Amino acid sequence: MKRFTVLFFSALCAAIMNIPVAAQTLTNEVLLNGVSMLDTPYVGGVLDRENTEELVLNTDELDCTTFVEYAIAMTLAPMKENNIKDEAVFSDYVQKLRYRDGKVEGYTSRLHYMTEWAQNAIKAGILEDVTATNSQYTMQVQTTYMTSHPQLYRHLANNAQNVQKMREIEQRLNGTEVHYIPQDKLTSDGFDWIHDGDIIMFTTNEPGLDIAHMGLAFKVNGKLALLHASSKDKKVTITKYTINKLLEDNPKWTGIRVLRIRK
Ligand code: 2YP
Repeated sequence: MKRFTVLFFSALCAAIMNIPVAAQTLTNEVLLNGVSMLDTPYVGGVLDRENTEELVLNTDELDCTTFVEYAIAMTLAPMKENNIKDEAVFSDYVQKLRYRDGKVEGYTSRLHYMTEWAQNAIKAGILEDVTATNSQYTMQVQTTYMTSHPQLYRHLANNAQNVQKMREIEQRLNGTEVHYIPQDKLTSDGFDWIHDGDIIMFTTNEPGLDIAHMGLAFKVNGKLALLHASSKDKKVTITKYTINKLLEDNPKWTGIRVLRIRK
């Protein structure tokens, strides 16, 4: 993990040199850790490469979810005496975020639907749902996407046992009521109660899917933008436009949920 540490701090310095001046007054640690991963390549399917499920710690190839997981875990991992992040604590937090009750017990123990990923993080005391306390709008999530598209998932295609397990998980989650901010209620400024480094999850009307994308809130000159691992830009980047513009540009996206780290 030494390589990780060296990379971590060299990336952090590089990022601070390159980011807009506004960001250099960053006070939010989650955002700062997210910025340390700027320009890291976007790579899908990194967690599905092995034949058996294991905890993967790869900060060199990120997707939207793993980017957020690593930014949170970096924030919660304390510095050791030699000014190096405690890698063991970092690893523990990634596992607690990515797996149901923090236990790696096969493919379906990974929290594939962000509705359950959020529930698990809240139950573990890692995150809080600030949408629930600030927005009265609710929606019922749909979670049938993975078993209706098994061919898109390496460990579901031709694996009837995993499909059946995923179906049981989907039936438990389907219909869960969550608070969100509908797209038409979100302006380019966002809201005062949305802070730098908050986790933004984009709700969707894609049949059977609860969340379509996620990233970190980044307020630039009072406008609410997103720091995220972008499949379009193929890297970690800060949007040059606001989150409400991102919603306009993605017609299937219906709004956002906002979660916050509990330190
Ligand atoms: C998740 O997709 C996967 C997990 O299996 C995977 O596809 C689903 C329902 N879950 O462990 C995890 C990490 O790789 O990714 C994410 C995906 O967003 C991609 C990665 C992106 O925008 O970069 C999460 O679910 C976050 O938003 C959705 C999105 N999945 C789909 O749009 C099908």
